Amino acid sequence: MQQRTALITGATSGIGLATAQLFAQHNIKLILCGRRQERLQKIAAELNEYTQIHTLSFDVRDKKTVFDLLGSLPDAFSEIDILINNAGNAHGLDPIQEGSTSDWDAMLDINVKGLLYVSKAVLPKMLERKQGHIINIGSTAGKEVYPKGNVYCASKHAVDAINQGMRLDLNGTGIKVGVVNPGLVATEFSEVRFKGDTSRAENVYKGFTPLQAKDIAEVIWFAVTRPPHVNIADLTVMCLDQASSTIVNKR
Ligand code: NDP
Ligand code: 8X3
Repeated sequence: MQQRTALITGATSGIGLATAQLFAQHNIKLILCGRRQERLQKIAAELNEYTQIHTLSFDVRDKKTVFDLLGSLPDAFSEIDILINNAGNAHGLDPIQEGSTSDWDAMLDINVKGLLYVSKAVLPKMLERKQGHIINIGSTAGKEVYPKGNVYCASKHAVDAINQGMRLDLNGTGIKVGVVNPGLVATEFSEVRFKGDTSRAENVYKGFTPLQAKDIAEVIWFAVTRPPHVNIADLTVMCLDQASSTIVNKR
């Protein structure tokens, strides 16, 4: 098979990083994105032994930069076969009446609008080439709402709707669209949600065996290695100890 190129947003940690590592080991050419330039450089240096890497440091909220950077990729990286729309986070865990408007803005601007900007920037070339694969990273929070999850859950329900909308509108174009919805995964996610409160973040994953970022990367790899006629449309992945957003078998 011809070498494929993947663009991964949020490749500086967690699920995006684990996916970059796995894709690199399979010789997928990589465009790695995130805001933290130093991390991108370090990751590129580590993965360069496996494949060609191009790094792009930008905030997915910055519409102009998204279109400028993705519209001027070097020739060797300009034909994107796989887009992993992964960048995102929860900000805060508060009842709606106490929520911070800047947290709400961050979640809707990053998780929803950022995903839209990146997709719109990548799609024209995929349409021209009549091929491509978009994997949106949703969440169990996009399937059910949990107490204090309000706006984060809304952002992930939006990802679910956008994923369905993309699949409907791109039907017949040769582009695959699917969503992977993880349950609890031990990454930097809770550290970001709790604004650097590491002990509160660690507590989220205590008393049970959560998913690891690599578990989700392996599911993504499965999705991108199906035969041309097979599209993994919607997959939810939880650890054995999790039954729903609120039912977790903690010991
Ligand atoms: P991490 O916090 O480990 O990773 C988040 C990634 O998103 C980082 O690489 C970060 O890079 C990037 N990112 C965040 N904000 C921006 C921004 N404004 N612009 C560009 N990049 C940004 O969390 P996860 O790996 O867990 O999260 C990845 C995805 O998985 C998210 O969409 C999350 O909602 C989803 N998810 C996570 C679950 C979990 O339990 N961990 C469960 C279900 C879904 P940088 O800071 O360098 O910009
Ligand atoms: C992340 C999973 O349950 O923390 O999307 O919202 S949860």
